[in-house]
Amino acid sequence: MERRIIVCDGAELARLWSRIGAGENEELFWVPRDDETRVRPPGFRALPGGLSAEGIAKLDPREGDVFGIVSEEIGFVRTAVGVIGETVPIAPLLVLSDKLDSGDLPEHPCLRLGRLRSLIRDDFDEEFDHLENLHRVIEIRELLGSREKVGILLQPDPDPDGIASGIALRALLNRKSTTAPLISFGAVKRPENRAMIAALGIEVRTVAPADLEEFDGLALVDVQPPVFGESPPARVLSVDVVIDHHPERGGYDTVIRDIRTPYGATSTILTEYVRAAGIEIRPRLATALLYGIKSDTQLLGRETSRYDIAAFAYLHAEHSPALLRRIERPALPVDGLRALGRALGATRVEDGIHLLVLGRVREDVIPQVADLGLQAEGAEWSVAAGIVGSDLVFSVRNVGYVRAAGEVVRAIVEGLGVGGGHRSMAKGIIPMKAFREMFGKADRPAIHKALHDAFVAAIHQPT
Ligand SMILES: [Mn+2]
Repeated sequence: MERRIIVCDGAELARLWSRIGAGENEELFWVPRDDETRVRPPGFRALPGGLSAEGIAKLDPREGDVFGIVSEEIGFVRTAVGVIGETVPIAPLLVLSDKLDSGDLPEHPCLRLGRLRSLIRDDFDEEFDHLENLHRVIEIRELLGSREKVGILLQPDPDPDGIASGIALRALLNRKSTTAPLISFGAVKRPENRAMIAALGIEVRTVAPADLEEFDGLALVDVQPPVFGESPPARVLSVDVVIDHHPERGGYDTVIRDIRTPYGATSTILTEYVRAAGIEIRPRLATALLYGIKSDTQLLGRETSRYDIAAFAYLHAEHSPALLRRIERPALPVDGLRALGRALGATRVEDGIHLLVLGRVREDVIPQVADLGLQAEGAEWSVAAGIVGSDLVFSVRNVGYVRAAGEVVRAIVEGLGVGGGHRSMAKGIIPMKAFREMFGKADRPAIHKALHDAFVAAIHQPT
């Protein structure tokens, strides 16, 4: 069994070590200093023969043993490294010191410098962060605990971050959808977000401003009142709680305001609340919050803070991979698969573009086909297009090191329809009427040619 042999310089550091508690297989030695009492720190033995090669040899060091040297004095560390090296030449050494710099340390093939106090300090800081989050949770509970009905208001067309934050707040308030419904002035529209609420069994109620009268408590998550238009309904200008990560906006009153702009997602704030409050985090809630962070930060890529990464790691251990898969890869309808089969039958990659025209399909098929299309050999761009209602809808993916997908789509739909997106994902909508006026025919070959030509032009257009 591998041993850790700890050698502390003096009683003060040894007492600190025994206060923290010895780890498994740790053997603790101290070298008393001339200027201090010789009272033995608990758990420690004096290094036999002092800090010397003979003393180390008496410990009978074996292959696999590692050493910790705890000191603030460069002389002590040099001697310790030297005498240990005489006995076991490449024994792994951890020097724990707050004052010494790595440049002061002697040459050694297997040595690391750790900061003893800052290691403990970081844990303290984290504890105080948890404490602040717990305090915030208690404030929110005190404020809303006695209310009959609390509305949890999300942005219009709520996104996964808002939806997940909403259900986390409801869990923290220990309420059900009857006394704390998720509400929004606009329905959940995007097919991938509809897939999320379906998979998680969440209801988001669409309300009119007048409906807010039924709530005697109002909490806004992932949104601030100015988002509701130039003159928002009076009821949302004086609310109870606002929790958000978007840039801080003024012009409204709230009792509790928790706005953390460095955060990549509001779900991260709520994850910290849940963690600090010590409530059990069920797989469904962990999955929702994980997906909220993932989609707002584009998998920890864009505008991600260390807080998002810490929350993501915490949630990852608790989430349900099967449920996450169902959200991210919702079931494809059979006629959608047939349309994909037809499109794949004649597929080709030209000018780095893999374009699949599906005909009339359910909207959520289109982004999934765009994801798939990017796997084609030679494809830098994947475009999946389909007819949904009276619109031509297309989803775009790219490999990330080419022109931003959002810009390309905006250039293509200009004057024809709407569209936009991010660096590597985008979506465009062109009414079929506008398409026909521009290109004449709108059968599959015509759509293929028009989109292909538009992409070639837009990708190479100077920015
Ligand atoms: Mn958000």
